[in-house]
Amino acid sequence: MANEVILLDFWPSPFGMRVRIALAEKEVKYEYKEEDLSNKSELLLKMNPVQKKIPVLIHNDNPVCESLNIVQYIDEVWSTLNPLLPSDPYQRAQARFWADFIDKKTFEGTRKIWGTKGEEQEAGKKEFIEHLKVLEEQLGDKPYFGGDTFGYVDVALIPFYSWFYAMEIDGNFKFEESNPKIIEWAKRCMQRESVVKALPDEKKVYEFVQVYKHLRKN
Ligand code: GS8
Repeated sequence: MANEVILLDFWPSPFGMRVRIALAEKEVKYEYKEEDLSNKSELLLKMNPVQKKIPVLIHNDNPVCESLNIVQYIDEVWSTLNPLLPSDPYQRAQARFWADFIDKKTFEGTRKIWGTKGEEQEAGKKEFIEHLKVLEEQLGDKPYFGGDTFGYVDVALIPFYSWFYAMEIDGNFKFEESNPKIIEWAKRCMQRESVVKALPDEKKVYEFVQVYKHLRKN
């Protein structure tokens, strides 16, 4: 069967980055389509009529939505190269738990830092740093969350690293000081071609955040 793969995405999206990383890990060729989220394409509305959000993976005309769901789908379809989820059911359940933790805590956390000011921002910063500390504990002395190889939980978290610089500038702090272990892990992940190619330049993300904040105010 022919494998036609299309990704509907938006460059600063950490959710889109997850899918880009997974596709690169599996060496899948695909067509990348950038969406203008203020003027969504017919294709996006047709392929994700429920949420109307990116990322959407279209595999032989079949849409798959929700980034973590897409990463799992990719891992199952292209199962031979670089497995992302562990094969052991218990380890798989653990990996899903941590990816879910990241999903529920991390993105909201980023907003509470770059989208706020004063006391609210201080509280957001504290909370985000605490969540990263929980993740640092989970990482322990392992090179990656799943152990010796780069896997599902790493894919779920690493995209947010490209937003750290914007958060640091806006929140006037340094992750290197609050969460040195996460930074060490992130630098390790950045040595992978799949990751370094999927993540945008942190300064570009910072500029995007400034424009986005301005738009939200008006
Ligand atoms: C989140 C996708 C999302 O928020 C996932 O795929 O993991 N839980 C989903 N996509 C945003 C862009 S990134 O912030 C989006 O498409 N927003 C458009 C909109 O809300 O209209």
